Amino acid sequence: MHVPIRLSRVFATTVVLPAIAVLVTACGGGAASMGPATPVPSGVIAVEAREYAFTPSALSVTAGSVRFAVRNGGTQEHEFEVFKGDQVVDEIEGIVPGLTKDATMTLEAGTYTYMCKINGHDQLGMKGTLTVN
Ligand SMILES: [Cu+2]
Repeated sequence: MHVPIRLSRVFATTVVLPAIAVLVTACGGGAASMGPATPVPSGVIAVEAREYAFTPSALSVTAGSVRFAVRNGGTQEHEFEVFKGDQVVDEIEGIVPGLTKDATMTLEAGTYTYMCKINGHDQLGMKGTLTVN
C-alpha cells in the first residue's frame, strides 16, 4: 500500500483551483467578443519569476481589477503571493518552470509586496513592491 495519495491531493490544490479561477476569468471576458479583432486585454501586468528574483521587482498599477501574468523563466517551481502587511491578499501558485499563469486580483490603493514563499525564496530575493494608486 504505497499509493501516493498525498501527492495527488497536493496536485489538486495547487493546479485545479487556479485553473478554475482562470476559466471564470476567461468566460467573463469572452462573452461579447464576436467581432473580427480580438480585444487586447488592457492592463495585463507581465512578471517573470526565476531564481531568485521577480522582474520587475517594483510595480505600479491603478486600483481596481488588476490582471497579472507570471511566467516562470527559471528551473524551479515558484509562486506569486501578494501581501498587504503580513496578510495574503491573493496568489498564483504552482508556476512550474516554463509555465505562465495569470490571475485577476482586485486591489485597493496602498502599498503591497509580492513574494515567492517556496523554500524561503523570498529571503533569497524573490520579492517586490507593488504600489496601487
Ligand atoms: Cu520561488
